[in-house]
Amino acid sequence: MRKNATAWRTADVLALFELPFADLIYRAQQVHREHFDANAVQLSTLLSIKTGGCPEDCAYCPQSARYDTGVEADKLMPLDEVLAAAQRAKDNGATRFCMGAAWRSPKPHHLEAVQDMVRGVKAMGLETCVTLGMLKEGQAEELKNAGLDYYNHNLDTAPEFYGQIITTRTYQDRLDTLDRVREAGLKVCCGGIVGLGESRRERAGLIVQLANMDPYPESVPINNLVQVEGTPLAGSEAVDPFEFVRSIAVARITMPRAMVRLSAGRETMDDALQALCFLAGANSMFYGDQLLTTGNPQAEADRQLLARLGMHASTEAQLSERLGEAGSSDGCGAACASH
Ligand code: SAM
Ligand code: DTB
Ligand code: SF4
Repeated sequence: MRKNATAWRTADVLALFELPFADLIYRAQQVHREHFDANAVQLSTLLSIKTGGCPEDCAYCPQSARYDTGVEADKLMPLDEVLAAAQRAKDNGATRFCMGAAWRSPKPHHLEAVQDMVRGVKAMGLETCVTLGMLKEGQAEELKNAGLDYYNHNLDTAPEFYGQIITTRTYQDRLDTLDRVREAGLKVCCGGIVGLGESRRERAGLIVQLANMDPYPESVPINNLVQVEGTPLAGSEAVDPFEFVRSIAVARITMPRAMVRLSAGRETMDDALQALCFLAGANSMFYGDQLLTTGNPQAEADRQLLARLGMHASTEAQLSERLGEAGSSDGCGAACASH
């Protein structure tokens, strides 16, 4: 992963958001094609290994114990069920298996159980990702030792808007976990949510935080808020779909070599909108009928969509190898001549 040469300023990123739509997509396509096969997409399947009953108050989340959303609190899933789900994901064509737990942070005995899951999934030849909440000193290393590839921990939104969405952990707590993940040698999966009621400047503010990480995340999930009845954000105004596409394009331009994942919210998007997201530089998506507690398009519908667009599934490693870029450094930041 490259080092960032220069920092992105909010004004730079806001200026990208404000480009005419066609100009923005054109720039995103240029950047995308410099670094990736624009017709390839990486497929990750999610599994909720520990559902509901979470003590945190994230205003968007159906798994918070504070909101009456109908999601029941469950215990950690047994290893054999996790491995059976991973095998199904692999058989369906996923290349990465992401396991999510509704914890504020994992307890030591939980972490041991998750390490067994990581070992088992890895042994199937799948890439592994987990999202378990905040990590304490040493926990990222334990996961790395079990063979984990990616740790997902989202910043969710801009620092100045964050306090309106979550009060039970700080932005700095999230940055500290991300530092631990990076220092342990794990790949970082970090993104956010569009549609929380943030302004365009705040959307730009999230991208600035992500793009200025040094290095920036290998994987950047861009979620469209899934409004779940019972959460404080249910019934809020949805963002303009073109604004969501713009957010993907801006992520692509500011983080040229990252995998930009078209994440939650696809169930409410039609095929044309998803095609625009790919044109804007998305090259990964969640694949499989379920996200964590909410739905995702049927795998068969996704296979048909990719076929109609002439796109094919690929691993991240294949995408990089194809362009002979593995491990290289482009050093290109906000102030480079091509910006
Ligand atoms: N509990 C852990 C944590 O918060 O880090 C891991 C699981 S949590 C569900 C992972 C991410 O899912 C959140 O950071 C958020 O970005 C995303 N997410 C949760 N609920 C969502 C929703 N309703 N719509 C879109 N994204 C959502
Ligand atoms: C991410 O950024 N989005 C995923 C994954 N990382 C863990 C989660 C989406 C959750 C959507 C709501 C639900 O299904 O509970
Ligand atoms: Fe808990 Fe994660 Fe949901 Fe926040 S996003 S309530 S930490 S499961």
